[in-house]
Amino acid sequence: MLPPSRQDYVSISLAGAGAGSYNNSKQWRRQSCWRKWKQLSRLQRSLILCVLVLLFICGIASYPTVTEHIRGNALCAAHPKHSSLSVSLKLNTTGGACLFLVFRNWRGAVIDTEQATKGTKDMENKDEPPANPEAKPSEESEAVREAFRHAWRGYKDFAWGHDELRPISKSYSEWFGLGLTLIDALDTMWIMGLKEEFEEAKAWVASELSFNRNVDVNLFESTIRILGGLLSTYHLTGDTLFLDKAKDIGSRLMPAFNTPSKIPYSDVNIGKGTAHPPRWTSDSTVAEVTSIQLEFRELSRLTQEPQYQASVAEIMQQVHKLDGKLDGLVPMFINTNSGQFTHQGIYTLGARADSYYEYLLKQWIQGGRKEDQLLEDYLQAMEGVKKNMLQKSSPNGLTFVGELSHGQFSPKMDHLVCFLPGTLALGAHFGLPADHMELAKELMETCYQMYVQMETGLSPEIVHFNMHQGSVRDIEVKLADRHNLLRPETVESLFYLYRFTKDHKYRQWGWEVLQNFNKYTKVSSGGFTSINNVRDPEYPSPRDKMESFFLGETLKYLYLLFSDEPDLISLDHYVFNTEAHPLPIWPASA
Ligand code: DMJ
Repeated sequence: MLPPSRQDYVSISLAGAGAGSYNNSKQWRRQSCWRKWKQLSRLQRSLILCVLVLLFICGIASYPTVTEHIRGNALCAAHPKHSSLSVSLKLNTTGGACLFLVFRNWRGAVIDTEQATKGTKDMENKDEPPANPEAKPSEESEAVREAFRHAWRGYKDFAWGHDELRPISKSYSEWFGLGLTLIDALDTMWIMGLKEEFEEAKAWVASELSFNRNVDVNLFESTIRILGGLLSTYHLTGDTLFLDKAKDIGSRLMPAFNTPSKIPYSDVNIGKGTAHPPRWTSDSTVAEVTSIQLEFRELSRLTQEPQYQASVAEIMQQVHKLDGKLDGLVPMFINTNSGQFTHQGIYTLGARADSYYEYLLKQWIQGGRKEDQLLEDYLQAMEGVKKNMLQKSSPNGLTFVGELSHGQFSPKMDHLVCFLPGTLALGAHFGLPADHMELAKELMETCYQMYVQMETGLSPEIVHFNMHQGSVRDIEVKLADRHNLLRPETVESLFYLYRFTKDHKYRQWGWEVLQNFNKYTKVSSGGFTSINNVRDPEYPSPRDKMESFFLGETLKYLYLLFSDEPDLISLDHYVFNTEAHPLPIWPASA
C-alpha cells in the first residue's frame, strides 16, 4: 500500500476544546454528568466510547459534505468505490488528540475533491448518477486493458527504460533518453488499475530516472509528457516521489525562458542549464510556447514558487496583445528575439497551432473560470474558426476545418484537428454557447468518417475534403499523408462527447477504432506500431515505432470512453493536459 500523503488525512479534533467562562448551572450539570460517568464500570465506559466513535465514523463516511465542513481547507476524500478507510489516533501539534480517517485510493478516481470548485461540485451532483459499486468492468474496458498490457509487454521486453518501443525490430529508439513511454504511461496504469505494472514502473522512476543528464530536450514535449505525467501521477497517487521528480524536471526546463523576448526557446539542455532555438531559426512554434501553461501553473501552485507560473503567464500576455491574428486565429511561429509572429498569413488548427486554442479554454477551466482574458481569446478564436475555416464537403456535407494561406482557403485537415470536437464540447459543458456543442457533434462525425472511409478503418495523418459539386467521395488522401501514428485526437473527442451526451454511438465508434488498431497495428511479439498506409489492409506497412502517446493518451481515452464509473477522472474535478494527463481544477480560493 502506498504511503498516505499530506492530503490523505482527515483530522477531527476530539480534545483540546478552547477555554471559556462557565456559568454556575452549566458547571453543575457538567459535574453531575462527570459523577455519573465515574460511577460506570471500566467496561461500560469503554463500550460507550466505542459506540460513540463508531457512530461518528459512520456519520462522517456516509456524508462527505459533512467531512468537508469539518476538514476546512486542507484535506481530501476519495471515491468510496475504490477507497479503503482506516482509523488512527494521533496527537496534534497543540497536544490535542486527533482522530485520523485515512482514505486510500488505488485507482485515484477522485482523491482530492478539494481541488474542485464549489460550482462544479454542484453540477456534478446534479448531472451524474451515483456510482454502482457492483458494476463490473465492461467487455470494452477489458479489451482496452488487454491492449494496454500487450503494448506494455512489448515495451518491457524490448525497450524498458528507453523512450519508445520499436516493436517490429524488437528494439527501441531514444529521443531524450528519459524513459518517455514509461513516464507517459504511469497515470494510465493507475487509472486502469494495473497495479503490478504501475509498481514496476514506479520502482524504475525511483531508482533509475535521473534528469541530471547532458541532453537536449524539447521544452514543449518534455513539459506535456514528463512534467505533465509526473504531476498527474502525483495527484492520483499522493506519492511525493512523483512531485519531487516533477520539481526537478520543471526547474531544469526554466533556462528555456531566458530569451530577449521571454518567449521561450524550443530546446533546453537539462544537464547544462542552457537553452537554444532549433539550428535553422530563432523562431519557436506558437502551439509549443502556449501549451506548457497548465503544467507550469500547477507546479507553482504545488511548490508555492511563483517563477514557473510567471514565466508561462508572460507568454500568454504577450500573445494576447500581438498583431498578426485573424479574428483570434494565430500564425504558427513566433520569434524568440522580437516576440513577434513570423510567417504571418497562414492559419491552421492543426500542427503548430492546435493546442494554443485547447490551452486557452483549459487554463480558464483550471483556474476556476475567473481569467476572463483567456476566455475572451478562446471565444474570439472559435468565432474566427466559424467565420474563416469551416466548410462542408461534397457529396455528403461533412463539416470540416480547413486552413488559410494569405486569404486562400485550403480544404486540408490534419488528424490533429480532431481534438477540436472534444474541446468545444468541454467548453459547452462549462456554460459556453450551445452552438459549440452542435459544432462539436458535426466535427466528431467528420473525424469518425476520416476513419471509416479508409480501407483499414484507421485515419490517415492528413485528409483533403472535396468541395466541388458532383464529387464521388468526400475525403481524399495524398500519397505522403497515408500514415497513422496511433494518434489520440479522435478517441479523445469521442470520450468527451460520450461523457456529455451519453449517446452510445460514440462508444460504438471508439470500439471500431480499437478493433482496427488491434487488427492492423498490433505486433504479435508485443506492442503496437505506427503504419505507413491506412488504405492498404493487405499491407499497411508497419513503421516500427510505438509512440509514447499511444499509452499516455490513446488507450487512456479509450478506457475512459468505455468506463461506467462516472467519477473516474470527473471532468468537473480534472482538466486533461494536451498529453491526456489529468490535473486538478483549482479550488475556488486558489
Ligand atoms: C501528443 O503529444 C499531444 O496530444 C500533442 O498535443 C499533439 N501531438 C501528440 C498526439 O498526437
